[in-house]
Amino acid sequence: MATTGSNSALFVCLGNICRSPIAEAVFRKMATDAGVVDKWVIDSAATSDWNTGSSPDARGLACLRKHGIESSHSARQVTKDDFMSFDYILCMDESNLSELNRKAKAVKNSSAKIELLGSYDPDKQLIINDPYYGSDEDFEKVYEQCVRCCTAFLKMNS
Ligand code: WE7
Repeated sequence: MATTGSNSALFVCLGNICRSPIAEAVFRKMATDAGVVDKWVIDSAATSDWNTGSSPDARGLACLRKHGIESSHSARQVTKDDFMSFDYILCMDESNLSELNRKAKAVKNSSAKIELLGSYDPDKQLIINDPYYGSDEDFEKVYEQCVRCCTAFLKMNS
């Protein structure tokens, strides 16, 4: 819901250790700086259960720290409840999107809007690529995409 009550966003990628913890931390920092963080429920999760309990990737944490942002997230898999309780489930690539839509079909009262986070990018970079086998520059690119998309997404919801 825009402007009143509570808003909620769940950021999702494959393992919840690279991209979605960055998106979550960036969005929380923006909402905090904008003075609206109390109006939001913000979290991140994985389509896979592979990394459950893991800390974010060290390269992602270093990238965030470089930009003055911390994360103490612990990886978790998306649950059926998430599809009923979150307004938005924002994911990174087409594989995440098809997996989430497949999971949503198994939930009776799925009401979340499932979208690509990149659909909010003013620079029109629709896909936020997996940096797992990439370099520090790839993590930096993910960060910049998250900044652009989260700025636009927050603006749209305020
Ligand atoms: C990733 C990953 C990422 C790839 N985070 N993993 Cl070894 C594996 C197998 C199933 C699920 C997960 Cl999560 C993982 C570990 C964690 N960002 N990206 N794997 C990946 C990238 C390109 C081609 C194949 C894989 C598995």
